[in-house]
Amino acid sequence: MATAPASSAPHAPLAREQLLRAYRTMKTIREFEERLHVEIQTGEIPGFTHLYAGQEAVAVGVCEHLSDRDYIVSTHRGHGHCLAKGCDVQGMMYEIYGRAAGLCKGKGGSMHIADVTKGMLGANAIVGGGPPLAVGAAIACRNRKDGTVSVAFGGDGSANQGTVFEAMNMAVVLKVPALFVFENNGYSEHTGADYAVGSKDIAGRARGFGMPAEKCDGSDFFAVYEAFGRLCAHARAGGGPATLEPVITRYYGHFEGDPQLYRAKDEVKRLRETMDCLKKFRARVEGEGWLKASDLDPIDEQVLAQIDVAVKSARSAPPAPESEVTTDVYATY
Ligand SMILES: Cc1ncc(C[n+]2csc(CCOP(=O)(O)OP(=O)(O)O)c2C)c(N)n1
Ligand SMILES: [Mg+2]
Repeated sequence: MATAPASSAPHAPLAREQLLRAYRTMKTIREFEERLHVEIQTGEIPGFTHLYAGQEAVAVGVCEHLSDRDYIVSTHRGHGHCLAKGCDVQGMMYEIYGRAAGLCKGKGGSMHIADVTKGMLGANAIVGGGPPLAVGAAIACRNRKDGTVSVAFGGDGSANQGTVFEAMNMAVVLKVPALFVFENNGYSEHTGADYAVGSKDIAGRARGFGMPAEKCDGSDFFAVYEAFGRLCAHARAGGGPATLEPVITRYYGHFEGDPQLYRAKDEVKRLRETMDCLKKFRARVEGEGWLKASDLDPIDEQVLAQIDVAVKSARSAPPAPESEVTTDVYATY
């Protein structure tokens, strides 16, 4: 058996193009959120905004396994899920600014972004509202017999909702390809998960429903990618639902404007230093010799420029017209 020369890097778990894409998407989510954090303070963005910064490796580690034909259902903290599933940066920015050119014609805003052409069935302001929708989509996947899957993103708080328990039980009973991703970022609004999750173990609780479940470090893209890969393969092969509990942190408050009095003074600073998914990704890919800094630095610049254009265009774009206030809102049968 031939042995590799000592200087050669071990095989990367993803192809070079995929590593570059994963980094670009995580970086896009981070800069999208960092810029919104600044722009929200101008008062130009209507409605409520919940930022996803810090959790990027979860959305991207999961969505790297999905195509446009697979479905996701998101939460109130949905920008990262949308971007990871392929929603257009400019279309999202228009939407968040309430502009007519937005992905939902400026009528949904930050918490109600959807793009069905990308399999992104919608963000959802109802905590625990996503899993029942995702199970419905999973029934369609199963009936089509085409190996597609449906993913419900949720938080540690959502994991305590009755709607979620019913959806998880139904997914097991009907053996549908539904994947539940509970991003345990330690808080539900201002309440700690260590207090509110009775069993302290969301993955363990999912196993109680009769499905495989894993817990992983949500700040490690590779840990999320590999764990979700195993669970997704199980669902695609007809094995039924599965659950992933990535343990992660959010960098900003529950919503923009949250004074975060429930967090220790240096908590976020410490977590930015020790749990940053972008830093961890760069350390791993550069350390293993899979990519070089010179591959990644230009991506940083391109992403910043793209976000800048998106914000400037959104600020000057026309709002959704009043004449259309009731169109696309009510279904007619
Ligand atoms: C049914 C319902 N109950 C309460 C709320 C108010 N609420 C909005 S977000 C949130 C916390 C959700 O926490 P978690 O699921 O952990 O998600 P995270 O905000 O941490 O991403 C709550 C209680 C709501 N929107 N819907
Ligand atoms: Mg939470």
